[in-house]
Amino acid sequence: MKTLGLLAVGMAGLVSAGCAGHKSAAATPAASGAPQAAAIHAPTSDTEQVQAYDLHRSGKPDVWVYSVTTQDASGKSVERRVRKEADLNGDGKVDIVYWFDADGQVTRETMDLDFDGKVDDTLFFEKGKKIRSEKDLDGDGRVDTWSYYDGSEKLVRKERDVKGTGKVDYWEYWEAGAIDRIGEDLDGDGQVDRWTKGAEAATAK
Ligand SMILES: [Ca+2]
Ligand SMILES: [Ca+2]
Ligand SMILES: [Ca+2]
Ligand SMILES: [Ca+2]
Repeated sequence: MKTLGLLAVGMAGLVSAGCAGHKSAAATPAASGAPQAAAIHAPTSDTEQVQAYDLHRSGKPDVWVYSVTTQDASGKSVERRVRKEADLNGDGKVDIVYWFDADGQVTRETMDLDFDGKVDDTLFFEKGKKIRSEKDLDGDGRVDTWSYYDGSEKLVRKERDVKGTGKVDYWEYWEAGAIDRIGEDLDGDGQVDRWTKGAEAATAK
């Protein structure tokens, strides 16, 4: 039994290596173990202060700015903004959250697009540029679509868990703003079984 277990682990390693081998699939946060959807609103932590704003002048707040008190280089006490929440549809509940690093740049944006209180779209940024997004398109609480961008916000690859197994089974490779090729895993082993050229995929539609 022990041998079988080891074998299974070995196989899983091979499979992921196989996917990664095809054009540097940069540290993919594997579809397996995808966390259940997080609540869009996180309560104020002990170290945070929150300031509410009524930007739409509706009489209720629609933007909340969270900050912490830290020290600047000279040891002076300064307020640092850590996240900002906004209510976009006026129901008093948070729909989008911006997270900031120490330099004040956005590192992450979380969104609740279907207004159920749970995150279904997350954007990740590096040096102010979008590098990755994770979406739960079918609303089951699990991420099913991953998009990867080059350093200048150009889409280079999209991966999807179409069959809802928790594993990627569809890969779209983008070049110069168009789909270059599509890979599909038909038998569920995590390996591409069919490639379609982007041009063929476009004419088939
Ligand atoms: Ca709202
Ligand atoms: Ca949601
Ligand atoms: Ca999903
Ligand atoms: Ca396959």
